[in-house]
Amino acid sequence: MPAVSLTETKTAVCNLCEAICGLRLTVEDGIVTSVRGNPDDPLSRGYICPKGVSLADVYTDPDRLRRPVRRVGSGAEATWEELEWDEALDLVAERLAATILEHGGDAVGAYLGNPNAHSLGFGTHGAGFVRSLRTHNRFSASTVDQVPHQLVAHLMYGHQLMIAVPDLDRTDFFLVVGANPMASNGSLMTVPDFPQRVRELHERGGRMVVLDPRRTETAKVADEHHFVRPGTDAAVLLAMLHVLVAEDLARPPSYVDGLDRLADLVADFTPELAEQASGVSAETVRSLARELAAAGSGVVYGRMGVSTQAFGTVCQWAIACLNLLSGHFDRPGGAMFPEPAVDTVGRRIVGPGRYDRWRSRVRDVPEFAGELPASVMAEEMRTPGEGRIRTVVTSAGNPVLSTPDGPGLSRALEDLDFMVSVDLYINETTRHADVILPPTSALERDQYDLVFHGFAVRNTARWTPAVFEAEQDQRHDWQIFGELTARINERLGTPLADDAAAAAATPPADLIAVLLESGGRTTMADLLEHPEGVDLGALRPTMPQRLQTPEQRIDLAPPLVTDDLPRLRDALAAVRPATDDGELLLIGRRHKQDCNSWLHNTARLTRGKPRHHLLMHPDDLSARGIADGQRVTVTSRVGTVEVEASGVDDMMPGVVSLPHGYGHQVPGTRLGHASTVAGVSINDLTDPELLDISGNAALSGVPVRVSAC
Ligand SMILES: Nc1nc2c(c(=O)[nH]1)N[C@H]1C(S)=C(S)[C@@H](COP(=O)(O)OP(=O)(O)OC[C@H]3O[C@@H](n4cnc5c(=O)[nH]c(N)nc54)[C@H](O)[C@@H]3O)O[C@H]1N2
Ligand SMILES: Nc1nc2c(c(=O)[nH]1)N[C@H]1C(S)=C(S)[C@@H](COP(=O)(O)OP(=O)(O)OC[C@H]3O[C@@H](n4cnc5c(=O)[nH]c(N)nc54)[C@H](O)[C@@H]3O)O[C@H]1N2
Ligand code: SF4
Ligand SMILES: [Mo]
Repeated sequence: MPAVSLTETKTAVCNLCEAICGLRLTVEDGIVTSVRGNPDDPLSRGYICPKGVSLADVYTDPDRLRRPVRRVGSGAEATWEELEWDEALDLVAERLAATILEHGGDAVGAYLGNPNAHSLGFGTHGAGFVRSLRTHNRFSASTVDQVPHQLVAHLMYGHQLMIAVPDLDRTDFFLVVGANPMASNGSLMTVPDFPQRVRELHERGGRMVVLDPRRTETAKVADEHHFVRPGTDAAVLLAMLHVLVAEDLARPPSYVDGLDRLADLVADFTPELAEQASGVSAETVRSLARELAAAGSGVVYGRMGVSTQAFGTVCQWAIACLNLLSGHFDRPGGAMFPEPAVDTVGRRIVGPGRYDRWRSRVRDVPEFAGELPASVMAEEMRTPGEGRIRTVVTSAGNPVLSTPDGPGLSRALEDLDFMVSVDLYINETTRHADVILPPTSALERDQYDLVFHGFAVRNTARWTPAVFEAEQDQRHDWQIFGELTARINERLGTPLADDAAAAAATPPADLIAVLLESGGRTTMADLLEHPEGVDLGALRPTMPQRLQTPEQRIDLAPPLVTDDLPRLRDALAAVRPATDDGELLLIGRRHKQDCNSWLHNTARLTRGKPRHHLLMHPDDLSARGIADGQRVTVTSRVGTVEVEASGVDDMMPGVVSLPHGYGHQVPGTRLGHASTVAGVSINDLTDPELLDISGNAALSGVPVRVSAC
């Protein structure tokens, strides 16, 4: 007799990128047979991208770790043996506590990677764990990503996470600088179904303009695209402010200070200077400023391309000032502040961020928001002396591929006393760990998005229970962090007090229920009744009441940022035409089918044409006698790679591009074996010495030379 087959439809959520799409799964006899977008989800409205489907692959992936493993041997000879959870957690707590007792907390370095921001368990239990390490040497993906946004939000709005997002569904004029939401699905702008939202923008007569050194997927659906020389956006943005001031178009809200100071500061940033430095014509700069001021509603949005560069903070400040002066700030269709059901900002669940409370030991760079730049990690491990990092913890990250001079970091990780990684996979970084503790995967755990509802273009809330029950001998990440927190403190002679011990052992569901209840916007009961999510409405004006600054006013010219303008002037004066001496500027790129440094072992996401090539303008190829598709050597101050080059006139002349998260090298895994992704790591070339004042790595605009192999 054939067994009765059980087919169920389950609501799920994708946590792979910031778009947080709602999903509907068909599960037959415990196997996911289809993954679709959930049409009832009030935010994602049925959208799904190719990556969303791969969540089911992660669940069944034979490469994924399900039990703790300990490394035996090293390098290519390393093998891994499974451990029981108790044994593994004790071993890790013992080694971490021993380092802290013998050498002090700073001897432990912690790197927190991107997927932590997408995990509820880290959100509720991660901070307690990190605190238990008692270290100033905390690093994360933030300093190869968005820390300039946070610093500007802290300085101007009083809280690092008061990030103004474009009210995309209502705007008439959308200026996109250094972002590619058609591939990335948006960032610091949670916007599932960006393609449809752009169509709607056009249908209502709106316009989108893109400034980017590559004619990207987003540029191709825009009304206008202008090439901008990498690293020179600040000149363009400050010249737009110059125009608003010079032409008396500035309409700031009543709660700002410092308009006169700002006007003085931008006086010499003329559209002509911007043209000379950036390649964007003075006429374009003027017309963009005028169009922004004249639009019924409008917003300037800048992301990775203008954050991960030498003037990331100046760029984000200038963008904030453009939004403030154009008269659209905190108005429908402008730059607005979401009101999430769990308000981590207003309730101070996350601190406001402080600057320069301590500095890195070797290079003396300031901390921000409790973190040092990821770019100083390796030198803190390698440089002898008191406070040297001897023991490393990573969680959900792969900094060997994702931070500057990855090979240097990889070598430093080989020489540690001890390393532990909380991760689902053996990757280029976790391969150095002595112990890997694997949490459950996304479909096996509950999810509420504590971070990205706060950046969403519409206010919604959604609770998603685990689709599959975890196996008996699996642990959720909150359990791993909770257990380690208790065990480390025990060994340090500071056992957790009863309430802290109870919190460490409380599931996220219970904590979220309390936070929702006290937030007053919705309840857990409501969300359980509506697993597709509840709609809390369009973004609303909330200023100046929600400002976290002392007087609830905004300083248009924070000294920390404006003090960086002399350095900018010098850099702009030094800009040479691209063709002068054969030097090219390297930038990164993202593809729809990539997810930072992982998922390069899934068949579904590694099909199609190779996408790891170095892209360059055909004229730059021919000037060097390189044929399309030929292997080339790319050299920067830091390193050299060999890779195939493709000529495309989508590249600005003088600029070359490699994707990030490539260059896999873990023996015995399927990572990077497909010919589509068999590339090199861009971070073999990027330079840990190049930093913005926020500590962010200047990943964009790295000088390189390219020659035929
Ligand atoms: N040159 C250059 N460098 C870049 C970038 C760039 O554009 N150019 N982008 C930067 C940006 S924006 C970012 S965010 C970083 C990303 O870089 P990282 O912070 O290093 O993060 P990922 O590559 O996403 O890390 C993936 C790892 O997390 C693990 N993982 C996935 N889900 C979970 C989970 O739920 N729990 C745990 N414990 N582990 C999990 C995966 O198994 C995988 O090993 O790279 C940065 N680096
Ligand atoms: N498919 C996919 N989606 C993702 C990710 C992924 O890996 N794959 N990663 C997620 C993460 S962690 C993040 S942080 C977001 C990032 O989201 P985005 O910022 O939208 O993504 P990027 O593709 O890095 O876009 C940066 C753009 O800046 C351009 N650029 C580079 N240098 C400069 C410059 O100097 N000036 C200007 N004006 N432009 C420049 C690049 O050409 C690129 O088009 O994406 C998220 N979504
Ligand atoms: S856009 Fe794709 S990767 Fe991002 S949340 Fe939606 S389905 Fe997941
Ligand atoms: Mo990121």
